[in-house]
Amino acid sequence: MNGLLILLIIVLLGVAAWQLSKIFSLTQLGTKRDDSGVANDRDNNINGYLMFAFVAFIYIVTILSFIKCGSFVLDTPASEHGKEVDSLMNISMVIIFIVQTLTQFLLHYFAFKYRGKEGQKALYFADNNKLEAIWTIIPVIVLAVLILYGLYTWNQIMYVDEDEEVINVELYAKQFAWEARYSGEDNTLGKANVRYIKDVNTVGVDMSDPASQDDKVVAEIHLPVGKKIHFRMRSQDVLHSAYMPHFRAQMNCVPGMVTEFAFIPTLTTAEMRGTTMMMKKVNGINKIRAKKSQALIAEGKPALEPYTFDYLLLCNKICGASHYNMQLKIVVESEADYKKWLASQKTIADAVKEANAPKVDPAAVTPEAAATVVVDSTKKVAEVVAKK
Ligand SMILES: [Cu+2]
Repeated sequence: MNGLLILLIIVLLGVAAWQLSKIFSLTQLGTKRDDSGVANDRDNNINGYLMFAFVAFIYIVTILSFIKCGSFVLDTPASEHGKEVDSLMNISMVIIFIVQTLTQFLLHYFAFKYRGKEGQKALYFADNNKLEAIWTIIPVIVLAVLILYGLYTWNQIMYVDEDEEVINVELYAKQFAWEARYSGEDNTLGKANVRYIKDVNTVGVDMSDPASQDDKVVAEIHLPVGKKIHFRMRSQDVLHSAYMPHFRAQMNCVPGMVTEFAFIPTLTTAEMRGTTMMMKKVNGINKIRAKKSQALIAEGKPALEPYTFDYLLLCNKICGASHYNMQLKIVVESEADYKKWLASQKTIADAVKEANAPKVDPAAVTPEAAATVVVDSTKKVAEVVAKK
C-alpha cells in the first residue's frame, strides 16, 4: 500500500513538473528565436549526442552489475552434469553479451550519424534482399546451433539408464514445506496418492502396497557422494519447483503427476564449504551479520548466529505467501555416513504403527478404572464358565 502511494506521488510530481514546464515555455513566447515547434539543427545535435550518453549509460550499468553482482555467481557446480549446464549457460551469456554490446552501439551510433539536418532528406528504399538475408540467416544459424546444443545437453542430463544402480528419493512439495521419502531396502518407492494423507502419513503413502512398508519419510535430505540419485517429484496442492541450485537441478512439481530428475553429487557439504569461493562468500555474509548484530545488541536483542553453508532444496515457483520459506537442507556425505544416517531413520510403517498404538500411561490409570477392568475380566470368566 505504501509503495502504491509513493508511486502515485511520483506520478503526480511528474505531471506537476510537466505542467510547470508548459507554463514556463508559454511565458517565453516571443522571446525565443525559434518557436515553430519543429526540431532545428541544434535540437537534432542535442538528441544525437544524447544517444551516445544513453549507450554509455547502458555500458556503465553493465560494468557496475559485473562488479556489484559478480560474486553472486554460484561457481563450482556440485554435480556431474553441472559442468555441462554451466558451459551451456556461459556460451549463451557470452554470445548475448557480445551481440548486445555491438548492436546497442550500432543502433545509437547510426541514430547519431543520420540525425536530422536542415535541408537533408532521408533516403527511402522499400527493401534490400541482401541486407534482409544477412540479418535473418545469421540469427537463424546462431539460434539453431544454441538450441540443438541445448537439446543435446538436456537429453544427456535427463537420460537415466534403466539398469543403472540409482538411489530412489521422492521430493514432496506442499504449501509451504518440502518432505522427502527414501525407498528403503527394496529401493522401490511405494505407491502414493494425496487421498492417503492421514495423521503421520503426511505424504500420502499407500500402506497396502508391499513396496511402501520400508519407505522412510525424512526431515532432511542426505545424499552419498558419487552415487546417482533419481528424484521423483510430487506436489500436494499447487505448482512448485524443486530447485537445487548448487547441483544445477530444477524440475517443476505438478499436482496429479510425477516428474523426475537424476544427478550425481560430486562434492560433499564439507568439500563445498572448503572451496575458496565459498569461504569468501561465507566470510562476506558473516561480516554483514556481524554488523547487523551490533545494531541488534545495541537495541538489547540477541545477536545473529554466524552463517555456515549448507546445500538447499528450494522452491522456485512463487506458490503463495510463504513461498520464500520453502526450503530443505541437503547433506552430501560419504556413502558410509549416508548409510548410517538412513539406518537411523524410522520407516513410515513403524511411524504409522506407533501413531495408531493405544497410548496407555500406567500413571494415569485411576483405582476406579482399574476396578472396572477387574470386574470386566470376572464377567468374561463367568461367561466362559456359563457357556461350558
Ligand atoms: Cu512452492
